[in-house]
Amino acid sequence: MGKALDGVRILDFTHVQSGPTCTQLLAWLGADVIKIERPGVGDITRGQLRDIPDVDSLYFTMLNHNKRSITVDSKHPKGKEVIDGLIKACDVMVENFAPGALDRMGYTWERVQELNPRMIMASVKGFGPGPYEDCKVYENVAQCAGGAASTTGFDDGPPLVTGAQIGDSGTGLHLALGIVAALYQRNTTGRGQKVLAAMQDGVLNLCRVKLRDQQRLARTGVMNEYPQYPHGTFGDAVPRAGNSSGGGQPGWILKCKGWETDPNAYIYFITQAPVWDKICEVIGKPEWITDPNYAKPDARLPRLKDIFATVEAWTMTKTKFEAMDILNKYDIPCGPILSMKEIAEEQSLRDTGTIVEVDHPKRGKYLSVGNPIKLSDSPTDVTRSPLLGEHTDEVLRDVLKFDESKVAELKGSGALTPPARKAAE
Ligand code: CAO
Repeated sequence: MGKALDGVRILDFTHVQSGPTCTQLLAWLGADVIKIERPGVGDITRGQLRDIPDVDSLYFTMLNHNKRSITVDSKHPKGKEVIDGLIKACDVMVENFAPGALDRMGYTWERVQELNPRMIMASVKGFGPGPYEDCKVYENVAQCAGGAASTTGFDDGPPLVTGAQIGDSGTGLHLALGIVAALYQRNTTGRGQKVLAAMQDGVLNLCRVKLRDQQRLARTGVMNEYPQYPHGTFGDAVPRAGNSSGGGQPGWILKCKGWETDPNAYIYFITQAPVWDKICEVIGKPEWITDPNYAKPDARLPRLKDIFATVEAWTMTKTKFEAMDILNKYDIPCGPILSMKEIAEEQSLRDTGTIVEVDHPKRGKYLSVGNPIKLSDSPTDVTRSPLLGEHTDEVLRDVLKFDESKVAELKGSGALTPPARKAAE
């Protein structure tokens, strides 16, 4: 079966997490992704957080499936010949270098357009234009500058970052959408364009509801669904909301049977208004159905703390899965707190390809997260990440159509090999 992005070729100049997330998604949708890496070194994540000596880390392998790898020194004159050729042969160039690094290599937007006016040049940067545009940025910096950290955690604790990589993977996802849109627009205009996804903007987009709350707070001075109401106080900025729901249906994380020893024996419980009567029956409080202090959502808001304590007395008698089974029978929205171990072992996620087992020639079998976006006519087959420079010869010959003597000339120039080997040559 064909793939949605069949025929799209990507020059992948990305590294670490944000950019590689984007190009991995595009590869899963069918694009031919050619990752350019520094000779001998490669993407820094190949060597970071290694669990097996001298073998590409899971950090790298899990972000670079379905790609080809070519090693080229982009600052070497002969390396530039290769990159120039790839710019001409590709539809999209994706990069997430520190601000200015691509220009220093000589690949300004003007130069790229000169080489290929149809080129879509897509970048992740930490910040958009403004006071911080020259800053290098990693995940947690973006979470802090994008509003996530100030709104995550508990009222009496410090700001918190979340384990979900909303700054890196979240921005990669935004960039992928921008690229696909630019490819679509190119069908009409015939021109490429620049696509920018700034990590601060991406995080803020995912924190949209908190900017909503900022304006509600400014107008009314209080937010009834926040845990600070009615006993605590509100300042002039959106406070940390603990485990409150971000929407109009109050929710909280409650202990389940076994919580004393299992850090994940918890369930997220939502007191959705349409099923309030059923909630009262399940937890053994049928009198709350008609009690004016509990019957209507507005009456419940100042009592949420006590309501959740009462629900918790019930959830603590059940495991999270027992509670889930019972509550689902009544259409009461809830969700177990699943550990990564439980997720890794969950058969239904394997069945859908959301968790996949991949075989790697050096590390053997490992688990990865597959494509979370399922297209019925473009199924994803996850294939292993490339070894460093595994496809250099193949790309020179098949994509750039270089003959044997040209390949030999490039190899002899040192543009494709690490400096140490250059010295030995
Ligand atoms: N050949 C020769 N040189 C190469 C090369 C190649 N194939 N690939 C990269 N380089 C060079 C770059 O040209 C750059 O050189 P100069 O700074 O001398 O011009 C150098 O490698 C390092 O690039 P960098 O500055 O991007 O890398 P860094 O490790 O110092 O910074 C990061 C990493 C992520 C902080 C920075 O790239 C960044 O801010 N990127 C944008 C935001 C982003 O994506 N952050 C998320 C990262 S994931 O957590």
